[in-house]
Amino acid sequence: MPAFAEVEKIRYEGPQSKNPLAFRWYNAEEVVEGKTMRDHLRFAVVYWHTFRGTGSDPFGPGTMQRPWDDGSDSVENAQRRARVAFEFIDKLGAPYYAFHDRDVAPEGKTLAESNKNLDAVVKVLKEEQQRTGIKLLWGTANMFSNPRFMHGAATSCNADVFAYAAAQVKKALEVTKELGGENYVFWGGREGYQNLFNTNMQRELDHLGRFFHLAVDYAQEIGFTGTFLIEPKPKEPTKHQYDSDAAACINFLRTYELTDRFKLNIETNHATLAGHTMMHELEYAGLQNMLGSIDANTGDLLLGWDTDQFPTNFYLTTEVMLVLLKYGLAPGGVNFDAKVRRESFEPLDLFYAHIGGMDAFARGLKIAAAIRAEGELEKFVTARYSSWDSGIGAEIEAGQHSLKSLEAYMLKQGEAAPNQSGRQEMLENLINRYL
Ligand code: XUL
Ligand code: CO
Repeated sequence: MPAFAEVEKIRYEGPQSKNPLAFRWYNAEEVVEGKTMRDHLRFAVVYWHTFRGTGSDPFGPGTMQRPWDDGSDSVENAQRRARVAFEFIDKLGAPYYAFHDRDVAPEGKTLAESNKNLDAVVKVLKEEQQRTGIKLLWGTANMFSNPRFMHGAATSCNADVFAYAAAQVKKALEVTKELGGENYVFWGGREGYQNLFNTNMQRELDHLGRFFHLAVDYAQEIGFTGTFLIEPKPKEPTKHQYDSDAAACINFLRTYELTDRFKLNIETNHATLAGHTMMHELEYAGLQNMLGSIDANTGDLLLGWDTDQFPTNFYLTTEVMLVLLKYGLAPGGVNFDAKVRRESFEPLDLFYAHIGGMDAFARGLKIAAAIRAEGELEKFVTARYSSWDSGIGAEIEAGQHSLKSLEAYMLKQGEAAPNQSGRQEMLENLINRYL
């Protein structure tokens, strides 16, 4: 008996459709800038929120109705849940999914037992991938929920915990490879600190660098060629996470000589917690060839924590797609690291949430492509920097000047050439023309 018997495969019906179980913008086969929407967006459903999220919060227990789940920690329940997950993703029409090791299979009493449980569920995941054609965007290891990781995993003060985490990543890499995963993600989890009085930051950062090198070496050994991704986040659960934003991550990767194997997985709500826009984080990573993938969601600026809501705002998705079209996304994807609200407790809400997110990104893609096709924005920016295209600007860029020669130039000129308006409001109006 299917879990979502009342839902048919979600179809594209166009912007006029009032059917809440249809796409109004996401038309997988539609070609934009020479590529199908499916290939541009590479949507992924996350296992942790969508199939393990209970709706609990610090004030009360879970609310979600998940009739296929018997609430037990058994392998059988995990296997049944895996089949339901694929029924859902298949009906939705998302080409990818992503998981943590501990989302898909129960943790056992020992590492060996956990590995065995994982193998039993991975067998089902593999069957379901083959049955449906759904692929794994990335795998990762949960190294933050179990109390052993209270001080962190790779950055723990306890060397045994580092070793445990290493063993867990070894297995997660094997499983990701087995399932054809195209990337492997490290989100910092508890890699950070609550108080510097008890923290040796130098040792913790060195350990983290070593940990990533161990992962790179093992990937090489087993022939896993997917991209490694670090996911920046500034706070939560620790006060300060070492991977706090794109700039901090890139600096870390350069310091520990990991940039050839790693890129970044940028998440909207993490960007806003860091005091940046998503567009800023994407642009900063992209210009350094470090943009790997995105975790698509949104926060609530009235709430100061990581609310992981589904993105529905066309303005946001337009900004994101302008950057993604500029730098490209594959082998990354648009991964919905988002959860339905606690009050949206019915299974059907999972469909509405994902349909809304996919439509918002499809609409953002079309708007961004239209803006790029008309080229006005680009023309404006090119013109804005034209003083660098010839004369003194071109000479400075070519490295032909010193402070002395620039002083001589300016003594002769007497004053800098007049500035031009930044036209911010005009450009904001221009964007609104497309929305
Ligand atoms: C936590 C978060 C994680 C990562 C995967 O804020 O975003 O779910 O995406 O570990
Ligand atoms: Co995330």
